[in-house]
Amino acid sequence: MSHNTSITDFKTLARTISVVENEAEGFESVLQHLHPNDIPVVGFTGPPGAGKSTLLNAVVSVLLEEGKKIGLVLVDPSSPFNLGAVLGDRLRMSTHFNNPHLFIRSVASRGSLGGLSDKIMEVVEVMKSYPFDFIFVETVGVGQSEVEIAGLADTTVVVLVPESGDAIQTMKAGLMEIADIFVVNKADRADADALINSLSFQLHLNQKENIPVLKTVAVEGNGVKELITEIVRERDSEKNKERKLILLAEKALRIIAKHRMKNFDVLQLKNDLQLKMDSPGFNLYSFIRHYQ
Ligand SMILES: Nc1nc2c(ncn2[C@@H]2O[C@H](COP(=O)(O)OP(=O)(O)O)[C@@H](O)[C@H]2O)c(=O)[nH]1
Ligand SMILES: [Mg+2]
Repeated sequence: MSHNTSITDFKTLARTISVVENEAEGFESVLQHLHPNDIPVVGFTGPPGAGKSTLLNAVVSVLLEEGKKIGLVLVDPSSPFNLGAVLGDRLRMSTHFNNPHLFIRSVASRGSLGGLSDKIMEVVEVMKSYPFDFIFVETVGVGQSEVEIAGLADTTVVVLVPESGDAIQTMKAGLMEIADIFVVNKADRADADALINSLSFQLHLNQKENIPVLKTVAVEGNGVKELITEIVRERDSEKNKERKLILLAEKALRIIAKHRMKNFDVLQLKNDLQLKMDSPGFNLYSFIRHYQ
């Protein structure tokens, strides 16, 4: 790849992503010579079954009709138990397959250190080199991944459903901290308004009244236009501009940490520990000093 490459076709995009994903020969140079555009990255997170894929499908449909170019990253669960969910996603998204303005890519969710894969960050970075209007990332909402997606996306949409419990649980999961937009999906079901009221009250208590709480019925496309309006508003907001530096710093730290740990021998660490842990006066802080 030549210097400062802009990517202008999906074939090159797919190939470049593969090079980076597989850490093929020269991938670091590829990453260093990308020409990323300032494209809004919008994360959709929330519990499994909340309707993230259905909602994204509806959002993407509307945007494609408007002639927008859309990149979509589906974060695959590594666990084989969730394979069905991934196949389901592919089927739901298949309405748009072969649309020349839509590019879909799946990425494995777990990195070697257990966190949200660094690959996702790199894949998104490569995708920014194609002139998309929006890049959407759907993450499986389990454990830490919701919180981690906030470090990757400019805007985080948290999708909840009435049956997923009350707003208190949402607070416990840390979702209140990361949501830029709340969506209560499956509003065709009972208790949707109760959840909205409860969420609004929690936001009020946390002085976060400015975070919108939207109501959608993804399967019918209800509320989708309003959601897009909020996503666009968020993209153009001052808050978003201010957050750019913080996001970039976080990403830089992750990359630096990854580089520093690159040749770290975990097995050697364990062996050393095993030799020393039982000696009298063993002290972990003292022990790790020669690793620093
Ligand atoms: N009743 C109802 N069902 C929905 C709605 N949105 C999605 N679903 C259904 O909920 C299930 C899970 O949706 P999916 O989009 O796969 O959820 P995800 O795991 O969050 O991506 C599917 O069977 C959808 O058809 C909705 O607004 N109302
Ligand atoms: Mg899904």
